[in-house]
Amino acid sequence: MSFTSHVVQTVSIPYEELKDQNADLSKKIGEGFGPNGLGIISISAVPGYASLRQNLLHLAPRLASLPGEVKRGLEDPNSRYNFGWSHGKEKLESGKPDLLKGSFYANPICDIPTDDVSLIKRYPSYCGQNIWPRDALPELELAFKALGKLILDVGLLLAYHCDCYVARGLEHDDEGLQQILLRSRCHKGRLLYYFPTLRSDYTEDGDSMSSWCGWHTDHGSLTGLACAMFMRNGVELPCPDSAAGLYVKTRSSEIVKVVYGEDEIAYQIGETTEILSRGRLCATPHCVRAPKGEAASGVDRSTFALFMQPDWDEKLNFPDVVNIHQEFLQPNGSLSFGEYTEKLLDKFRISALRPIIMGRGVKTSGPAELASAHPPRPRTAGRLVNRAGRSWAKEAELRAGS
Ligand SMILES: O=C(O)CCC(=O)C(=O)O
Repeated sequence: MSFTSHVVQTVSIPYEELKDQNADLSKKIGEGFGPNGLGIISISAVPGYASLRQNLLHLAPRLASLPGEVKRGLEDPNSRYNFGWSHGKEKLESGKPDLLKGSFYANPICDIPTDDVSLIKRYPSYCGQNIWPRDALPELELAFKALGKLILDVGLLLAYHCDCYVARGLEHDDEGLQQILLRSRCHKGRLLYYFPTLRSDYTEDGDSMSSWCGWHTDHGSLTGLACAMFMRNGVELPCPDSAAGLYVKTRSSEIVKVVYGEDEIAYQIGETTEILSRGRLCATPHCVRAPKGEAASGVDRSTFALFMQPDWDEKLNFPDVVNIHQEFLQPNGSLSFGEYTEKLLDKFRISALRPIIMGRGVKTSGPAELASAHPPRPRTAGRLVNRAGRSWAKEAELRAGS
């Protein structure tokens, strides 16, 4: 099966405009994140960004090629692999352990978010401590923190303009996204390394749209994404297959390949923001497709995501009516983000092998799991439907067949 799909450029905002608090960016925010938007906005010309991206992404293959025992020393099963090195701990859509990529997770803002033992026990994925390879790859810590901090700072500026957009025409005086993110101790960076594709890999999931990273929405607030870097033996090269890369599912259910400049930072909306903005900003379903063909042999992919999310203690003022995870939310009630996350984990915990990584929403492994992994949706004409009005059966088909 082969796919033809549109290539769509992100809505792009120059950094100089973004940092101007008097600029009216609501048109661009609506085009990017609103109910009819693509779900992704990129920021161009961020000072210092290009070199920080280069520094960190070049370390991904070096980290992945450290000896096995060194990487095992960087693992943290207690946090369900949400700190340090993680490889083969999640499942692919096929149900098999995901050995295609390795990840390194850390909070780029603080190494020890809390020393309160009861909190660490309660929320190990957020309250645990960073694990840095200080002997084996000492450069990683600085490079990771520098890029993570910059993506957070730019994301906070974007969050300010999102707040202006959401506040227009609304009467509620809820605190905005920017303030919630500003005081959070829960931000999580993820350095991703997609291992080189080998000729023998082509067959298995090779035709799938989501052959490298399955369809999902992020469960936090706002995700910053570096443009991925492709390398062979440590030497950077252009993407070897024009069909490979990041795909998103648009509000009208079209699957499009998304492109943005190498030196731009892309941002996507997570589920918590969709809920708190009462659907004015919409979460973005996305996946990653692996390159195929002769030219892709031996080529790896490195990238970085920063999951910006509320503090575990943050009381979330949920609206009376929500379409995502509505069974957790009592009308007029409030829940902390930590409690909300725990409820999600309890609901979606499938097996010890398949931790749900903090910062990302539920990943599905195929139609059967889709049914159990997704929360009940509003019923329309006797069918379970998702936000875009697509039935979950159709969704399962799309995901399984794509
Ligand atoms: O690899 C990418 O470009 C996206 C990664 C992603 O979606 C995730 O880590 O949740």
